[in-house]
Amino acid sequence: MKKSFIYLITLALSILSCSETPPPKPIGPLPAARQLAWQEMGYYAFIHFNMNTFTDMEWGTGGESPAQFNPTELDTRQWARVAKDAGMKGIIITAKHHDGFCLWPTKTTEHSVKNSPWKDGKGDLIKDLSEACEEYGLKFGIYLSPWDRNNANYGQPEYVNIFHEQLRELLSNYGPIFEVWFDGANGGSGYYGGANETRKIDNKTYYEWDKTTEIVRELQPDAVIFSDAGPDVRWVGTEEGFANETNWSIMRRDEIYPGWPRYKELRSGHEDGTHWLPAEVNTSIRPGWYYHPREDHQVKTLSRLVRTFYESVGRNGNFLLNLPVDDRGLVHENDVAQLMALRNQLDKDFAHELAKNIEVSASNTRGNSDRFAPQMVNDGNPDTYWSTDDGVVSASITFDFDTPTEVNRIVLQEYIPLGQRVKQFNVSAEVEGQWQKLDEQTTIGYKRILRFDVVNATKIKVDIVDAKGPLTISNIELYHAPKLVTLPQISRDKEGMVDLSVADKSVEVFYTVDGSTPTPDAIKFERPFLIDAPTTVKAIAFDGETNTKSESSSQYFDVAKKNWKVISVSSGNIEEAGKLIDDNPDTYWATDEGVNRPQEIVIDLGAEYTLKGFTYAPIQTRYPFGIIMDYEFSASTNGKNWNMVSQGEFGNIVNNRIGQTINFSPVRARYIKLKGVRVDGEDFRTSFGEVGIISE
Ligand code: FUL
Repeated sequence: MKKSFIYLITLALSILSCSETPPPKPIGPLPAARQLAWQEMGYYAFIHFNMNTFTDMEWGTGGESPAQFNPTELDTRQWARVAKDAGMKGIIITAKHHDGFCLWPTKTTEHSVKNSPWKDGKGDLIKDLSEACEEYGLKFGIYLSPWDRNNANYGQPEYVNIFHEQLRELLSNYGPIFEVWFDGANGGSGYYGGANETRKIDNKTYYEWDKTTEIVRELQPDAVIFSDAGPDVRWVGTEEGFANETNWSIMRRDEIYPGWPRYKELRSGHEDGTHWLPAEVNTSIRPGWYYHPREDHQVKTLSRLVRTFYESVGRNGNFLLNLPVDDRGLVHENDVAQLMALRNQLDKDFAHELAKNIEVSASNTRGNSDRFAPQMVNDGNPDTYWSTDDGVVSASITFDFDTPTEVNRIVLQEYIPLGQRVKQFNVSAEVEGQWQKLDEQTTIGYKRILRFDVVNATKIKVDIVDAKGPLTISNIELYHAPKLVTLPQISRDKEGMVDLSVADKSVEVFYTVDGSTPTPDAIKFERPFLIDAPTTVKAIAFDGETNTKSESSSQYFDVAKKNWKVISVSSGNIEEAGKLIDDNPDTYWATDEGVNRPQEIVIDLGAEYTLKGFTYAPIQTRYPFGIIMDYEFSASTNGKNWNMVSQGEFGNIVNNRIGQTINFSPVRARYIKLKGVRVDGEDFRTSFGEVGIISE
């Protein structure tokens, strides 16, 4: 009796479900479970910390001594705390970089922490960090460089066994690993156990990628494998920090290999891809991947970081932001400040979700079924989705506000377990009864975020224009992000015209020229203005809507340089020397290479002034050279009789490349001469970012 009852119920249920509208057929290729889990990571940290941190290099040669690895305040819990506070979901650490030094006491080589002074050789940084990540609820990932410039066997089959064994150690002893990161870089030259030579390998075959993948699958089946070519996650084809607007999570994977020359295609994926291979956007918070004190003032600005977030996570990628942990063994305070500024801004941008549970309708609903209704996009459930009938690849979905609502962000997500589909879509707003198009775009994928100017909308509509099959949209969110209020940048051109700029053009800027701190009652910046005499310009950015103001930025300017001319140089191309007096510290000029005596330049100021000092801004390029460390500064009224008015040292200028100001007792001068008595580098080649005066 009981049995037949159960049978009847089962029969009834199966009849019911048959009459239900079936979900759309998947459109391959599809993500694996590990790729779906990875996609939800969104934003996480890369940490470059290893031998290079102590040798001030980006690519160590492999000939370093383990004794050089000696952090004094190493605290992996600080790293984890910072990452957590920043809103990141995990950390990937450079367990071994190209120089071959291992941060764990591996059995495979002596070139590791076990022969370093750190913790008397008893330390295991991978263990410490994996535990810190666990404590802070972060996932943990491993970067292991295939290229090894230390290993004597590099280039031989023996090394590949060592590489695989290192991978086994890392994947066996440190708990769950969410991502294994293989770098495609391979420069050839190296120490290689003392051979000091160039060794070439075939990147496609040498590392036995199939076997490498098997090891990862065997020991950490849930981990994704990253490389230029995946197999699970792809490089985005640039280290600048963006994916292209069109970004398919699929690629013709078999065409790609580490070092692939068509790497620019990685920025967009392939619409006709054969494998699921989503993009990870990796970039550093500073110019370098490793810590260099000379980059302490070059931590990326808030506006740059915000842009990178929107151009990675907002373009169907994950965002892997590198933190170059410093030689104390800590995330530097300047980097911490910017990470928190980004967190704070993103929290504000996505504070109030405006589309949640509001009225939503669609031009087509699959089988008119509740299960695929438009309401599935704003029910807060990522596992439900709005879908259209088979054959319907263009349809619209409309959100209806009760009252006009200010909107400037939209988040869109496809239900990717059934494949990435959308090829083209538009977003429009109804404002005072009129429809206006806000944006026209191509792909969506796992997540797409669009930013547009604020509209006071009664309705927001998404028109999907073309897709690979019936639509599967799992989520749409709307926001009104506040304006981005960043510190104004103050600059001046050679003519003396001062410009004040901020990231968000709709934010107001107020300034003073009398040294006082500006308030929103100060002069409002409308257009560039002339400063041709000693003046300190101070400026703030201000958003009246939210009553938010930035800190005040400040810049000293002296006489305009329009009549200045570099009239003699001890070597180098004088035609180009205008770059050192163009009021742009980002351009530079340098004397010739290979010179064996101190180099100097002479500037004609175009008129006589009373000088009280001079300024020297060092070169700002990523790989600086020729920075003056000890100087001589001379002045002259006629360009013939010189008076050396100041000589001395620019303290710590190589490590901290900020502008230098030197004061001296007033002298009259029309001509000035700056000599690099001691410069950073092998010879006397001398570089100049900008030279200026302090006049009375
Ligand atoms: C590159 C490497 O050569 C850099 O040193 C850094 O590790 C970066 C993440 O990848 O290819």
